[in-house]
Formats: sequence, C-alpha cells, structure tokens
Amino acid sequence: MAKPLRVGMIGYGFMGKAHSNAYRKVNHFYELEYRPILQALCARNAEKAKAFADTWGYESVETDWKKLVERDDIDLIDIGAPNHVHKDIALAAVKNGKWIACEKPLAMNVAEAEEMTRAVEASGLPNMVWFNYRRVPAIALAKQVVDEGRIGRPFHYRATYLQDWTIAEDVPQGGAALWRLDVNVAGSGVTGDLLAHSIDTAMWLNGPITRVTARTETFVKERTHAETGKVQPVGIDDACMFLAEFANGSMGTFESTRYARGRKNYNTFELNGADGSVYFDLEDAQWLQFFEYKNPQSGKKVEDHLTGWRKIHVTNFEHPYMDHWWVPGCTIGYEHTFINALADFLKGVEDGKKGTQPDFRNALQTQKVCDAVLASARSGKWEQTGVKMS
Ligand code: SOE
Repeated sequence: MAKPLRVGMIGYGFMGKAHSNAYRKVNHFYELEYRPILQALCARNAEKAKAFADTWGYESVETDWKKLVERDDIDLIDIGAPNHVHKDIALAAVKNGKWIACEKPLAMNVAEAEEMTRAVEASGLPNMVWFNYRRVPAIALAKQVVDEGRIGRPFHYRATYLQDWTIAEDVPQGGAALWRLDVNVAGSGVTGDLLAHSIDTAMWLNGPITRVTARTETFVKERTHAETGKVQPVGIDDACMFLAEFANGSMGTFESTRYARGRKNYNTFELNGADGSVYFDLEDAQWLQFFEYKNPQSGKKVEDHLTGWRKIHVTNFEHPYMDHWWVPGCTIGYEHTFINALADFLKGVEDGKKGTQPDFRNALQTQKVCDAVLASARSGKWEQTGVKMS
C-alpha cells in the first residue's frame, strides 16, 4: 500500500532543484511504500517561489518557514535553505513532529549540530543529511571494495575538492548561491561547503579522523555584499589544506579551494593499503580505479607482467544502485545520486530504522572534523576532533 509523504521544501536554489527532482522521480525507479508528494514550496520571495512551485508541480507556496513547519498537511521538511537557518528550522520541524531531510553541512558549527542531533534523537523522528556523493555508484563500489578487505592495512588517504568559480574579485558575496561567500550565512568557506563532502566520504570509507592540522587562506579579502551594496571583509576560507590522522593508523591529506583554474567539481580521493588501492574522480564519475596486489579470497599476490590499475566502468547491474537504472554501459549522472540517497532513506524507514546513514548523528561527526580544521587553522596546532562513530 502506497503511503503518501507530503514534502515541505524550503529553498529553491541549486539544492531545491536537486531535492525536488529526487522527490518527483524516486518512485519511478525504486519500489517503495512511501510516495513523496510535493505539497508546499517555501521561500521568502513569493513571486520566485510561485514560479518554482509551478515548474516543479508543488501544490502550494509559503513565504515563511515557521508557517510551513506548523502545517498539518506536511510530513517531511526538506531544509534546502542556506546554512545559517538549518538549526532553527530543524528544531521547529522536530517540535512539530516532522521528518527532516537536511542539506549539508548539517549546521554552522558543532554546537548547533549537537543541539539538532539531541532534538531529533529525543523525538525519534526519521532524519537524513544529503551527503549525496555516497550514492555515486563508483564511490559506493569503493566502499564495497574496502568492506571486502581488498585494501588490506590502510596507509594513505588523499582527497582533493577543487573548484574555480570565485577567482574574480568582482564576484559579490551574499544573495542567491553567493551566500556561500558570506561567513554569517555559510559558517565557513570551502571547509563546510566542499571539504565536508570529502570528510564524509573519507570517514565512511576509512573510519574516524582523530586529529588534524590545517592551514586556510582567504585570497580576496573584500567583496561587495549583494544585499547591502557595500564592500565588506570576506570572512570565509577560500582554500583549506589539512593533514589528518585516522583511528586506524593511516594518514590523510585533504586539499580544497575555489581558486584552482580549470577545476569545476574536482572531488577526488585515493586510498592506498598494503593489499590494494582505490581512486575516484567526480569529473570522471562513472569510473572506479582499483589496483589489486593481494586477493583476500585466495590470499595470493596478483603480481605478474600484466599487473596494473584496473579502470572499472561502474554501470553493470551488479554495481551499487545500477540495477535500478539503465542497461549496462548506460551511465547515470549527478541528479541520480540524490534519487539514490532518497530511496535509501525511505527504504530505511520502511525497514523500521529512523532512515539511513548519514543521519544527523553521523553528519555531526563530519561537523566536528570541520570545526577542528578551522580551529587548527587559527591556532596553528594539531587539534583533536572528538569524532565518535556509532
Ligand atoms: C559549491 O559550489 C557546491 O555547489 C556545493 O555546495 C555542493 O555541495 C557541491 O556538491 C557542488 O558544489
């Protein structure tokens, strides 16, 4: 029996689209009990909200999220609004008994993320955070490779997340999309926006990060604020590099910037272990590269004149998520990662869980690493993260 799940979506930017598309399509590709209904779209600008609602098929429009979360005809609140309102919306949603799907990063800082996690857990309501890259089939295959013991003892984790869209000094801070440059709205720069993805993937694949030492840089010190029209200091980190230690004894390097000319969404990682390695690049997202040195089943070394990196086109039915999509060889894209994530969440609730990973508690661990990175950039010292994986 289909169970309607009436969605109240807050925000109509990039993530508003990505999430709305997932709610619309999930039942076309996954057999699920829950059927999301686009019940209401909420944004401050009534005209733009109405236009977005019409395009995507939302049944109604609100301009005040406080009214939306109190509505009886809403079951799930999707927080696609900028970071500085995540906490207040989440707390109000919990108070009104709504499920929550929150865009990453979970919050502006650990204190907020802890309050949100406490509230949602006390309520017992299903909750999830849209770390969509876990649902890229090639990344999910990397997880499978690790879980099958094919990497052996891990030594190195190497992540980059590079973009180039803020190099021009006349890019304003504040307003649609550019709120990511306003520290009061975003909380941080590349650390919360990009490295949060890298950290989430890293801890999913390689376990907790225990301590970090970091260096950040703000290359453009002042930008015009789109809302005030005034030139104001830039408070975000434009670039961030950090070293990490993992609980399993391996070492990590993480690099992120919005000043890598030519790099658009260059989210890569490589994990090197005694028995094998994996490498992934989001700009070439259909492929997982794998180097096998020792096979865990046979216990034999795979060393001869043809040994080398294997490039696996992750589109076969036996690959993660791919049996829900097209025939082998036909690729899926960025938007499908959100559909896969939503399907996992709804399936998790059906199976009697409160959803699936990453939930608020898990995203809180990523927030702890982000805060430790920023603290280390300030102090110049190694900082403990305090990460606790359940
Ligand atoms: C920033 O440019 C951004 O849009 C992030 O906010 C997203 O989370 C990332 O996936 C793509 O880049």
